[in-house]
Amino acid sequence: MHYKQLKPFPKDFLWGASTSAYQVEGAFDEDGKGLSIQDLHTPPQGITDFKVASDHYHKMKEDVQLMADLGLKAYRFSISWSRVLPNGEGQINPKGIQFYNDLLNELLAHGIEPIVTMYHFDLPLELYKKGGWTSRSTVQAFEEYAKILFENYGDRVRYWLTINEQNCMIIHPNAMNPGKVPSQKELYQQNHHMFLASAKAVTLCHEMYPESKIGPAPNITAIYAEKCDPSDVIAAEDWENIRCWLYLDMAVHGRYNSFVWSYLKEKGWTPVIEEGDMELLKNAKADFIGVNYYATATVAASKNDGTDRQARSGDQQIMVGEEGVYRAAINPYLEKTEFGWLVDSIGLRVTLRRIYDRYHLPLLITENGLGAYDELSDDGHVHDQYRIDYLERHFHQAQLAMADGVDLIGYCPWAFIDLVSTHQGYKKRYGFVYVDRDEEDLKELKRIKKDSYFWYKYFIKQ
Ligand code: BGP
Repeated sequence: MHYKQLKPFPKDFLWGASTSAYQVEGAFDEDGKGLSIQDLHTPPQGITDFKVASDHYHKMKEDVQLMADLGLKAYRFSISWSRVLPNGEGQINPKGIQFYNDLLNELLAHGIEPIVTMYHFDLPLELYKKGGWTSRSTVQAFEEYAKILFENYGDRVRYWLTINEQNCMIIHPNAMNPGKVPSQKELYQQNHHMFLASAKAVTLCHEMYPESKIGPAPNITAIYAEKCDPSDVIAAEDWENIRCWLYLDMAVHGRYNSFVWSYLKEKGWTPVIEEGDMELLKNAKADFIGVNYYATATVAASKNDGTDRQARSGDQQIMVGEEGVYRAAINPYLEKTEFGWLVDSIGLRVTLRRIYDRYHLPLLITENGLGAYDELSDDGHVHDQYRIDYLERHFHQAQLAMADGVDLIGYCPWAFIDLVSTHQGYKKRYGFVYVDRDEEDLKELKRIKKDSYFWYKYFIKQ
């Protein structure tokens, strides 16, 4: 639908930006931090690991000053579980506690609302060695960790996110399970344990800080059918249920999505559910939904002939399609980024509407952005007009979604500052702030404001 005039974004809208601990902090083994599974990551030759990243651990005050100068209203970051609890449980690391205390105080001193993710892909290595999410004891460890976070930071954090992209950890499990890729049956058991862990955190938060808000941060995307062929439409619905609604139905209603439960039964992948689990899940309802959105996906009916599963855009690390369920299709209407990711700004509007229609909870965009080969020009600046165009188009679609009735409370593009990509190193940059380092040469890690930084500053001010 077209509107004659759009309402401006509300005054209290949380214009922010995002990062995650292991991708930005560095200091991977300093001041008592324990290792996480991400510290085991051994990238191919010529791609950096996460050891130094953007050195935010040492440059935190400078980085918060840059956020303040930009005029950010919110900053979404994650806490490194193994910095706070080096073994994932037991002994607390006081210096880890201190770092996030300092960060929170610094943000609040500059009027920036902290939006805190409890767990963003970096499971403590010691817990992983004991079975990781396959083991039910990790649920207990997460509850203990959550309690420590609420006790130490609950007085200053109004927005908590439990687990980042639980759905991606199940759909693309390689990086989260170093050394061995679990079977699907095991993955859905891990998934059930993560549901329980989130539910425990939500329950604790509601008990300890009833005024605070807590929710999940899955990667949600509308799934399009390739054609109006009803078989494609069913495949698109099936994949949307498996990829998206399984996670949000649980977080919001505390129940397994009925189609997905049938799918799990058919495949023999249903998790072991113990007595009391469903009650716990039912009583732990999210207050809002964090949405990581990059692009939609388009699918066709499965051929079920052994060819449904393929590498996405030739990237062998991201497999798409599932035998007997759906196959990936090409959407001829969309462009791609330099890294082969689809760009679909209207898809953001579609996605927000679908989520809001289903759940009627406030939505907060916790990630969305453009990864590109940014370059420092001879004039000392980074002219990332393509990022400005990308964000401008997505912000406009968010505004349209709000006009459509969606209760959107904030927008945190990925990322505030350049950081290490999940598997494509440092050359894939997302930030408003350029960090002068490359894959192997750390240089001085100097911070340089990109053109998009000035554009976003002006946009927020307006
Ligand atoms: C999301 C993750 C982020 C971030 C982003 C960009 O899925 O939550 O951690 O990395 O994707 O992805 P990439 O770094 O692979 O380009």
